[in-house]
Amino acid sequence: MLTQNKTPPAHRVKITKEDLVSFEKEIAEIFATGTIRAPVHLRAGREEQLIEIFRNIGPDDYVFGYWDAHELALLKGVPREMVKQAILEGKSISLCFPEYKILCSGIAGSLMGAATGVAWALKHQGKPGTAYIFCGDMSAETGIFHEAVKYAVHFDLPAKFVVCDNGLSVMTKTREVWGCDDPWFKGTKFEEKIIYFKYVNGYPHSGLGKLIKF
Ligand SMILES: Cc1ncc(C[n+]2csc(CCOP(=O)(O)OP(=O)(O)O)c2C)c(N)n1
Repeated sequence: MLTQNKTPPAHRVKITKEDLVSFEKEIAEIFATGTIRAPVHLRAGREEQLIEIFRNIGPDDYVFGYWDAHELALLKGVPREMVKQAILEGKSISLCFPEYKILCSGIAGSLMGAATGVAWALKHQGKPGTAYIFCGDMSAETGIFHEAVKYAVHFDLPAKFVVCDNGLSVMTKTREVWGCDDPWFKGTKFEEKIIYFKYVNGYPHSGLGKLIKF
């Protein structure tokens, strides 16, 4: 539920690669015990790229993400224990901390329009901040991604689409679906609003790759 009138965090704690790695490791260990009765999506291998991107993200900026957002929440400044508690409550795939301006959903493509709308509002209300939308390589192939990027570019909105390319859509190889090696936006004017990087995920798409009994 959206909470309003909460004071935003007064300061930001510097998050290191080791912090991100150890957080995911801790969650993996807890998930293996069967105490988290909901899907958990862990990520490894993109810590440095995310830290670099978050150097430009501050309290005025909004972050939108999907099912794989533990690292995004920590980097946005949400306290470690708060992120952990949400995951223990089964919210790994839909982490939302409105007071920290980070909103995530487990539904592929669902937030592209909302994020672009926030960017529109920031621009037309004269407010500071940029809307950052983090997604995977296959999500970047969806129709709504195309529409959102096109709109953001043509109206020059304060929006950045961050495509984290792990070469997979769950267990499907993205390149086999695309029929080519490059993402559709490579070499187009739409790259202006897109940050793109490749990584190899050290974890399976979801969970630990083995059946966990609750
Ligand atoms: C509307 C909808 N359809 C299907 C799914 C199931 N699903 C979860 S993740 C995913 C693949 C996404 O691939 P990508 O965007 O590359 O993300 P990543 O591999 O980085 O997790 C799919 C199909 C979903 N979450 N939402």
